[in-house]
Amino acid sequence: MGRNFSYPCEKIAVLGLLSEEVREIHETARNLALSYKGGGEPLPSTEVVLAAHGLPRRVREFLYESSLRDSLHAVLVRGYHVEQGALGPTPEHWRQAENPASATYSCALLLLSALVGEVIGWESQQDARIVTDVLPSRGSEHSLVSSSSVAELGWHTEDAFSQHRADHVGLMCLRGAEGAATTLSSVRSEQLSARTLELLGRRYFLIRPDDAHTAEDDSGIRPVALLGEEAGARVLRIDRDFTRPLAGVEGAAEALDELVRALDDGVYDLRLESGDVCFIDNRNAVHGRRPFKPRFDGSDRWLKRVNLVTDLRRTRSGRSGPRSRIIKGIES
Ligand SMILES: O=C(O)CCC(=O)C(=O)O
Ligand SMILES: [Fe+2]
Repeated sequence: MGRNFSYPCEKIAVLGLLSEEVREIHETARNLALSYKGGGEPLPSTEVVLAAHGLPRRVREFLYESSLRDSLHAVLVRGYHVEQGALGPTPEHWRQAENPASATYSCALLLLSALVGEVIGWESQQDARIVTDVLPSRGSEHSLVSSSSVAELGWHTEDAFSQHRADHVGLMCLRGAEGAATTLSSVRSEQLSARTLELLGRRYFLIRPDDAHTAEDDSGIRPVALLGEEAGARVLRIDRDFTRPLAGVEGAAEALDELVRALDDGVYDLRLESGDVCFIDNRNAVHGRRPFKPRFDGSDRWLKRVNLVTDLRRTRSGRSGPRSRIIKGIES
């Protein structure tokens, strides 16, 4: 599988790991994996943070500096070594995916993530696990969630419906698949008309949780703005398949259409390969995935995923309540 460099280089910062850096990270991850429990508290977060302080300086410097650059869509660390034989077959369902063979990689992802932000989980998603799994599942081929395959996973802000959504989404590719590129897109204000920008900045839109969340009903969903400012930073918040305009607001449907068209036009591919770790900026960019053919023979694509917020220590202005590690309930 060839490298795909079709993405705009100025939007993705890339670091290629040196072999001794891989060895050091892997050694640290293996040590952490000895006490890895999985679930909502996989490891004491202090242990992970302290271990991350000991990672190779070049890696720490790269992740720290690039996660501060808010013009980026993503940062990418390439070249981690995934031992395919030891990993064993790709499970068919996320329930079987938190297995001992993959725990070292979960720990490697947690380590690198600690240099970008703080992990959070969702009570309503994959049993509130902190490290979740992205793999194709039988019966979900055409669904609108990450276990899909044959159908394109439409671009989205991760957990766009929620004010508690992640600032970065971390993806570690254990196994890639032909065709299954991750898609990215973003939009600049200059691409949109003044009227559209004004409407998108108002709470004229409803975003429903996607089916990855086990929501009982949509009663907590309040209207939100899709493009605007939050705590001084520009925010983009939309899910192609789950966003609709409020009924009766003149121009809201057209404004949403214009934004969707601009994001459709801007889509590009980032093909993750085994050993790639990518942190998508969930405030600047939307992401999704191209369709691919699942095999269900143990050789399928498999990613480990985390949601990260930049800070759990304080409440951001514009967001209510203290931030917590496990987000409970569905509310916008
Ligand atoms: O499979 C991918 O590349 C992306 C899936 C996705 O959107 C996610 O896991 O949040
Ligand atoms: Fe996603």
